[in-house]
Amino acid sequence: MVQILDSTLREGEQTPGVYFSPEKKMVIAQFLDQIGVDIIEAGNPAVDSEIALAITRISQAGLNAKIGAHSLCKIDNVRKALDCGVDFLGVFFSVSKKRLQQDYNINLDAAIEKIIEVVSFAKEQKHDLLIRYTPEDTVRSPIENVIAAASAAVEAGVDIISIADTTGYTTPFHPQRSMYFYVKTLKEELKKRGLHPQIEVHCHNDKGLALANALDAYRAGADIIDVTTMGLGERAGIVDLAELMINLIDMGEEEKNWQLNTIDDLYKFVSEHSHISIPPHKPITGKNAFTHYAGVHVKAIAKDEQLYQSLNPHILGKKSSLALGMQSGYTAVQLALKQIGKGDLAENQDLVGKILQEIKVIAKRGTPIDIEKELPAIIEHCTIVNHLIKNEICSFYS
Ligand code: HCA
Ligand code: CU
Repeated sequence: MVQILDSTLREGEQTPGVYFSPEKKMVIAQFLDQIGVDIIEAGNPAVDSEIALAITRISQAGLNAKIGAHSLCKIDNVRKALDCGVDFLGVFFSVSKKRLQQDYNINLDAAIEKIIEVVSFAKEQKHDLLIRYTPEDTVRSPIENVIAAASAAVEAGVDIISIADTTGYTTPFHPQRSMYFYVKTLKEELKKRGLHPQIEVHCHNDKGLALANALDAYRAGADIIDVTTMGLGERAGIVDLAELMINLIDMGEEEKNWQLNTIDDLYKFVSEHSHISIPPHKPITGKNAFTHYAGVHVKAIAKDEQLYQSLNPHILGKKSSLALGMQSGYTAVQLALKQIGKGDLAENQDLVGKILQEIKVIAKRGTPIDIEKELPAIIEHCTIVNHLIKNEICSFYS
């Protein structure tokens, strides 16, 4: 069973403009725990004392998920993380050529020494601490550097090595530049050295491939996959939690471990408090993800939803719905009438036709028609018109 690490509170809070107070963070952590994610990466305590406070509170909340802190590869940062009482520590330090030369100004050996020092210190402080080492920008680093740093880190006490596609560089199907290649190669190379850490993947969405790359890593046997609510994160963000879960279920993971009907509440909460709206056409959690519109579609799904749906909304505690507008046909109006408890009117062909005409006119304003709120008034108007026509008072309409 693959594990899910949610980083809404760390990577997600690195979305420009996003800020979650400690209280909001607690609510988000509780939602994530209820949904069943395995690890909650709650933040980097060295960034701000309020972040440290939030991590401490979440660590003490008695959640099932492991609570983690993110940390630079520095002893004082690790100390701050451990002071929060976390079960999980994520240390990152790049071993890419450019980073070593242009940013850190050290060679690979010195970098490895630093990693060993920090990891050993953390392990000494707390023996049952789960430690992850991420060679940041893993996939743009020489593979030999990654293998050397990862091996040393595992020997020093690291349990998990994360392959970070920090810049959204990888592509599925590419012979070398794919997550599949990285997961397979790293696992094999570490195994040759008698090392068996868990392999995690962190995929950024710069080319819109984060989910595809995460599934590529899953196919290669990745043990942990990073996600955030709504795919929030630096630049184009990372893998979306709901989208990953649905795809993993599709690929055979058992859904019983996850409480998917809580996802919508989490997304609503995060959207509201991040002030970032969920696009209506966003897979799984968008308002239109299970909404049918065009005449042909609605006519078909009235017989069998699967004719235009490969996903079952029930596993998310949702139902499919229909929209009314320019593209609608008779069936949509009839179904909409039934939806608002006016099924008796659905047999009146004449009236249904009039309602459809009026809907097509309203649709030209270019915003969705709210069935519950607007249809009653449309019916009323069309009934009056229908009545006038029948009584030949208004020959204009006939
Ligand atoms: C960052 C970069 C990071 C780190 C991932 C990790 C990335 O914002 O610090 O520590 O596992 O994308 O490489 O998110
Ligand atoms: Cu990242």
